[in-house]
Amino acid sequence: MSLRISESLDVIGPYRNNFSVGRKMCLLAVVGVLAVVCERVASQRFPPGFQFGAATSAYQIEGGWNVSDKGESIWDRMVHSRPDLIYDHSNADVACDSYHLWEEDLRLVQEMGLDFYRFSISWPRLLPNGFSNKVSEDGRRYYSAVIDGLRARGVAPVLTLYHWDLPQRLQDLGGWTNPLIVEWFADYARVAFSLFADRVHTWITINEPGSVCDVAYRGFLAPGLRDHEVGALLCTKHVLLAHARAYRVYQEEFKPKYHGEVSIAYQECWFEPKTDQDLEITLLTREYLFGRYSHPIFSAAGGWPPALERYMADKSKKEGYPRSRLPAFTPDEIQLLKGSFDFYGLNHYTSRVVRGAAPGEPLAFISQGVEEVRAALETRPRWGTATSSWLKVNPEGLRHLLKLIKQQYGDVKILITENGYSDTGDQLEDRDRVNYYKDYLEQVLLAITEDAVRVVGYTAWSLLDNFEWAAGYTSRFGLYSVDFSSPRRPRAARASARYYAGVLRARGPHADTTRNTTA
Ligand code: PNW
Repeated sequence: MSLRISESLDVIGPYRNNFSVGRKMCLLAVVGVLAVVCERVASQRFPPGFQFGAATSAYQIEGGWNVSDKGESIWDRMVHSRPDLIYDHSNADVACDSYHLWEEDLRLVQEMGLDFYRFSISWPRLLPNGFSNKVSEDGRRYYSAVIDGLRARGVAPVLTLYHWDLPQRLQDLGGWTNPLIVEWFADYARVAFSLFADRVHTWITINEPGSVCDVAYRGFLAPGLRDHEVGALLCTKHVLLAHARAYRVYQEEFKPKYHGEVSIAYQECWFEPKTDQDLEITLLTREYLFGRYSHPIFSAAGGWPPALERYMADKSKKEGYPRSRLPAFTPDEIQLLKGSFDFYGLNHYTSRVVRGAAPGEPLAFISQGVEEVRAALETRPRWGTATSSWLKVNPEGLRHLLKLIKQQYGDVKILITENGYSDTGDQLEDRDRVNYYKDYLEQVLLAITEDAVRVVGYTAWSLLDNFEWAAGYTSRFGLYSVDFSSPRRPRAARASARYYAGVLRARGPHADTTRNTTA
């Protein structure tokens, strides 16, 4: 065996005779290590059954904001009345024009060979006045065509019910702060399930409840209101209950027939303490931003995270409120919420270092910290950067977070529902995005193989460049670029689209680049 290896060292040719025994041994070791490394790379495959997809959302890609009988959403209202809240004063009236060009999108999905495509229904496109008494025929036909088109191409649809475009009519009635929205959402979910559950087997009720309540009620997303003290916390309770009611509607009325799965998708960063003294504040910050949404659904005990519940009760009392600003659940509500999941949906992009804030230190939400718990958020200089100022690149953070979810909630199935990288979009050779995907995918694989975390799938955000909310079109996340200056909105594959197509063939982060695709 060793002889054969040393014979293969003949490639060193003329230098051969100058090698001492020690040097030969050394080379043998190097070759051995190389062989092991090669074998490891080759064995870096995701387990059989692991699913790869890409995602978009209705408001960000569809356009057609007022075609046919579509109702106005809170995003339509905000971009038209307050363009100053959008960095480049743009809007998504047309966006990628996917309302008309959806077959183009399906061509890209097929070109990359995706296992699934995650997209969302616009609530006011399907139910123009927000309520379930009137279903738009054009809305129904549009989503039905996309679903059928995906299935005809062998791609599974993963459907999100709410990706931030609330009917304005419901906002005028209080939106997510009105407890009645829990039933309005359940009614909407029932309509969507009745129309599409025969062909859609994976559902996400709410995309990022934390963005819907915390970010939106600090004015950074529609409806652009500012009331994080009370509004955001009322929103939290009702968004969670709305999810749970929709989950139960599916379980009781549709699951026996279609056997699909329903869950919620969280936006979670990896948070680590700056020093040992910052451990407690890190735990509280995690509970405030993330546990507030996951504990009621995924923990064995149910209800709010206990430490956060105590903290909010004490703080509210000191502030002179007659009861906690974090609204209580009834015992029935705790039961309704507990276990209302079939998997853990995780959107993950970035990491932060947490420390206790100094007295009087300003804490602008997310960029500097979290005022409610007096936590300052920092990043490490070695972490990479992206066009989105909040997005710092720390691939290991994803593995830590996956381990933490398992530690908190046991051996739950995790579907990574978003992960991605933003640049200015100027280049089709987007090497930084390719590296981001490769490095993050490697960490997902390590979490599966080394830490036995049950990750069942991975979703790249996004299939194509789109309207990036308050950043408008200044931050691009697409595997495919979109030329927004052309009325035809032409799409073009970036290097990352070719890389991801290779990942799908190789079933691992070391993409199979041996074959050229049209992608
Ligand atoms: C997600 N963070 O939001 C949304 O689901 C997408 O619609 C959006 O386009 C995408 O990420 C990129 O921004 C996020 O603070 C909100 O880390 C907040 C964070 C990350 C993603």
